[in-house]
Amino acid sequence: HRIHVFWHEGMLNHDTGYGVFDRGEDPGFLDVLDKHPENSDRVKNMVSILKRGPISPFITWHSGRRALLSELLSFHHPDYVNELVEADKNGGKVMCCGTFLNPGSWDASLLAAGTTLSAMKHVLEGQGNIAYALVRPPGHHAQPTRADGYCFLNNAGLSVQLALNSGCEKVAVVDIDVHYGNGTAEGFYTSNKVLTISLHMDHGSWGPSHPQSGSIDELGEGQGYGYNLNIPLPNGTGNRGYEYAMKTLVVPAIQKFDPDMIVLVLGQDSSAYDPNGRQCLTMDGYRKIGQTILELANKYSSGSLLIVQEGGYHVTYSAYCLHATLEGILNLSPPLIPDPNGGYPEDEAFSVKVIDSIKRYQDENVPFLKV
Ligand code: 6DK
Ligand code: ZN
Repeated sequence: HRIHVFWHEGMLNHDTGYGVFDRGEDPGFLDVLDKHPENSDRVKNMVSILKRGPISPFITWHSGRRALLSELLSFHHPDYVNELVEADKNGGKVMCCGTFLNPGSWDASLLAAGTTLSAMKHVLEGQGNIAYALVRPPGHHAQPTRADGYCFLNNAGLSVQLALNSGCEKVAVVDIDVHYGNGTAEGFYTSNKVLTISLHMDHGSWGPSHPQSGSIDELGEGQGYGYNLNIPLPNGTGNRGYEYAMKTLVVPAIQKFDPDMIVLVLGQDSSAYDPNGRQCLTMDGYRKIGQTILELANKYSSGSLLIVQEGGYHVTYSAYCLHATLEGILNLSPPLIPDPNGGYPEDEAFSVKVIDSIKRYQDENVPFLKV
């Protein structure tokens, strides 16, 4: 197996600036500010670890491209696309919480969307089974009509639409970014052709976390009822908790849905060291998730898998977790890079209880899981 990585360095030109965390402003108390968490350094390291790390022999590089405005309309409303074009012409705009469209941002957004579409096309045309869109700005909060949470265009959602328009009948999306993939969920909320599954931190235990939605009872609407599965996990869930959630909730749902394409929406902000999350995965946990996703792709989607990059803000550890995930997806063992931080303390007893109760809730309320 190989992984086809799609990338374009123009995406580095989205400059999110400095502040305290993601606030983008200087209250004047400090001499040294943070780079906005969604900065180009994180992605530079992802590129370099795939080029120079031990996984490099298994990777084929492809150049990304800009999306056409017409391609955006499969997911986004034309008024919203116009709003972005106008904002760019006017020199930029604060679109949402921590979401800054600056000079260069719109071009990078078009590159992220087009690069993801190219990666999906590669898989759809059978030129490769597994493609990874290494993109920024991220996309999974971007809704049909608005920007949200560092996202302008929903890269994964656009690629799902391309798959549907190219003859796929059922697409499954598994989102392991630490935040709820609310934009993708909204785009397919009334569809039974797209199963959206999101594992994210339960903001019940962390008020300001983003977005303030993603609970288990948001199951979809109309024909899409039951085809949006939310898995809010307690802070500190860790490797064994995520493994249990995959085994108990994700694997059976994919088995019942039987998709012909799987999209892994990948964020390394579920790691133990991320400034924006507290879920405590380490490289071992990401490696295991990668293995499980590979098994699912091999069993149900004849090996077809698109991976789309989302968050992940620890500038070095995110790259290591990416490497570990792709090692899992390539089924390489033993681990090629040791975890620079060793292990992390785990106690999955509470998250296992939560996951069991989500399982009971879904089995009771989701028709397609009963069949
Ligand atoms: N900040 C993501 O990792 C993005 O899911 C996470 C976005 C978190 C936003 C947190 C937030 C504010 C609030 C108010 C004012 C300024 C900033 F999309 C991904 F990148 F993947 O609400
Ligand atoms: Zn995130």
